[in-house]
Amino acid sequence: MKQLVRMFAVVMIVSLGLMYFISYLNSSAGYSGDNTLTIYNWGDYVDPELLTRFEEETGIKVIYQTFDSNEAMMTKIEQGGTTFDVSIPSEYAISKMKEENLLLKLDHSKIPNLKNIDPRFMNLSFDPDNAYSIPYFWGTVGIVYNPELVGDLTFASWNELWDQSLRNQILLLDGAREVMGMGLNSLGYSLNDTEEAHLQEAKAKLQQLTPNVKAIVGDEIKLLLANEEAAVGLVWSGDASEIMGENEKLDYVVPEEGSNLWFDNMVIPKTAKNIEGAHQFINFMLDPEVAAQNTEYVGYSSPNQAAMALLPEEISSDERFYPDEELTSRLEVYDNLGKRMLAHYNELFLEFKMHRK
Ligand code: SPD
Repeated sequence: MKQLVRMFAVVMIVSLGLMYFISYLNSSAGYSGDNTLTIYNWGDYVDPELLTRFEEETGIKVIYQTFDSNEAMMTKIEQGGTTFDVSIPSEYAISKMKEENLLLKLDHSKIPNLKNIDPRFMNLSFDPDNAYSIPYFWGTVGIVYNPELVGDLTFASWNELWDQSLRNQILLLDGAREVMGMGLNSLGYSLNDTEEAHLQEAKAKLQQLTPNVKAIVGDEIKLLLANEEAAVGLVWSGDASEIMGENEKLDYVVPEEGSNLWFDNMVIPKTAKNIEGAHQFINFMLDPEVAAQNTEYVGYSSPNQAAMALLPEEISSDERFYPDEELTSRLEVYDNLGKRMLAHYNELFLEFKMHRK
């Protein structure tokens, strides 16, 4: 019996010690138990040093989770049971989330750094007056390629991807709208086309691309292309800039038929528990120095004009990532096609993926 009491006492002492140690760790980092901020962002889409700086400056502990597509992010938020305070969807997803009443209205008086955003990126049709969303990064969809491995191809047209010389040489980013969009654009159709015959034509055309497709991948596309595991990739512009930073032989082009112009904005989902902290975080990310550091780290294009002024000229004047008016006029922003049509795009993309197996 004595032995049992002794064992019980030891267990109690060890548990109390552990509890004390954990609470010491928390308090030494300046956090109180519920002073946290849960951020739900794309993978590889923030400089982690900035999250630490935000924690140090505010005493708020950041809990960070990532997603790899708008569709995955929306499904998780729609399902509920999450406590995301800030997320960063793209424009058509923002429009859909607004429609589904999944976003909170922002208090602009708590975001004074909003003045740093270039007016070109404000008040866009998917969120008039930026009532629900604040610009974070923007970009295009295009082709990264290794000129040494593709002969005379320059990808002035999407159709060059179907060239027989590219067998097993193409990596595609894992995005339904991007891949379907590539099929639609190559046929001269809009990225927002909803005509069934056109969508089926695009899917059939994509299936013909199968022999050239080495893999459909997530963020690892950057490493694979930089390491020359494939000659060509369908990518977002910011990923292209990072890949080209790793391997200077590579180039990025937006084909002449046109492509996608997208905007990723910060929002506060209805699931938020720390609304004050969420505004603080959004404001922090809009600080010119913070936004410039983030832009250099992730490689995407910044909508923050005060940050742009701090960036090296080789970044701010690179027309591949800050396209001129002529190129911009050939780009199309994704519309919110509605729940059913978005689901149909996903289905067609999945069928294309299955066809490859
Ligand atoms: N690795 C970060 C990727 C973020 C890309 N967002 C682009 C969305 C385009 N609809």
